[in-house]
Amino acid sequence: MSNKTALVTGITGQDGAYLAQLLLENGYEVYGAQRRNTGVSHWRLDRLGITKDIHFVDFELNEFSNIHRVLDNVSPNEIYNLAAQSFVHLSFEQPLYTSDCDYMGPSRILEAMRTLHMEDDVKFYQAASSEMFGKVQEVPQSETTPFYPRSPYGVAKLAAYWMTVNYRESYDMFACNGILFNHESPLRGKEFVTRKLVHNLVKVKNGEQEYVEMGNMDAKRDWGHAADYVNAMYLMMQQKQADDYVIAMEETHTVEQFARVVCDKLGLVYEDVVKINPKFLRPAEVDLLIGDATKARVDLQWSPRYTFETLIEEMVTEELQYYGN
Ligand code: GDR
Repeated sequence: MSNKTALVTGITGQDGAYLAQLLLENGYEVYGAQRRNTGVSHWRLDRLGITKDIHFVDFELNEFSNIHRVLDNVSPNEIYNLAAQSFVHLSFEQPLYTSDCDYMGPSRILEAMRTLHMEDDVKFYQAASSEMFGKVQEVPQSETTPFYPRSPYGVAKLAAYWMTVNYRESYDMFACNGILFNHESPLRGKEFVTRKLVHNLVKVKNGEQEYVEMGNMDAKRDWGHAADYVNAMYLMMQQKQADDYVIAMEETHTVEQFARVVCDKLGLVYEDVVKINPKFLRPAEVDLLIGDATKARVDLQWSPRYTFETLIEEMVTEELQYYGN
């Protein structure tokens, strides 16, 4: 068991919840950084039964002085930066806010670490994203694939990726990027396509609505389970040398395929219950993502426990179980 302290930003999100659970299991003292100004919900941490085990700290990615104070007070061994404006579609409407959170936010953390002389003994994890590959330049995408982001979100995440690399190279800091492909779970927010489908199709099943309105059903994604992916984050932080890793299942499916599996499990007919509404289309789309996670499998000994099928099975089962709550 460890006696380490971790600071996790974005503690109230899907990944924050699963990562906190994993760190607690490994004996960490976990400080959960959360934004107070929009009202805080701990439903994910409650569902995992770990809310009482976390020390919450008020944290704002847009405010350097606050970040500096929190880092100084908590004095963590490891910092996991999972906080972000993470909804790609919204980033077209709010590009500047997204840049401030997703690019300047991690930059502020890195700079606060440097100001506090944490370069030598504090490790930093940055949640990079497969959205940085955007209009893909190579299939499948690995750590050496050139980037071509297709949204303000992707651009901001790419800038943060390079800032993280730059601090590693300039100051010899342990700063790593996890280039995570899409990862889902019953704890996923309802704005993202997988949970939107599962949540609304269960409502259809229960007679609460007739159909669900969707955007581009042809987009292809490489979907894994968030619990497997936070394990990869943890493994990256236990290495001797900081590095960047692609985390992916190495298989791709269309949104339509995902929806059809959900329909099958619920006994619904896809054509009857999924309608297209152009309002859910994006100004620029990422058509195809499929990762090559060889480096993580070999160097980190990372291997996922879930499959595409068992991921959907769990999402549907829990949605039915918690329906109406
Ligand atoms: P993504 O996830 O943008 O890949 O980013 P999302 O689930 O939002 O979209 C996946 C694909 O589904 C298509 N789509 C729809 N998407 C949503 N949200 N709602 C719809 O109604 C709908 N219809 C079709 C989208 O166009 C897209 O092609 C996620 C986020 O978690 C990022 O923060 C993270 O970095 C990446 O995954 C890896």
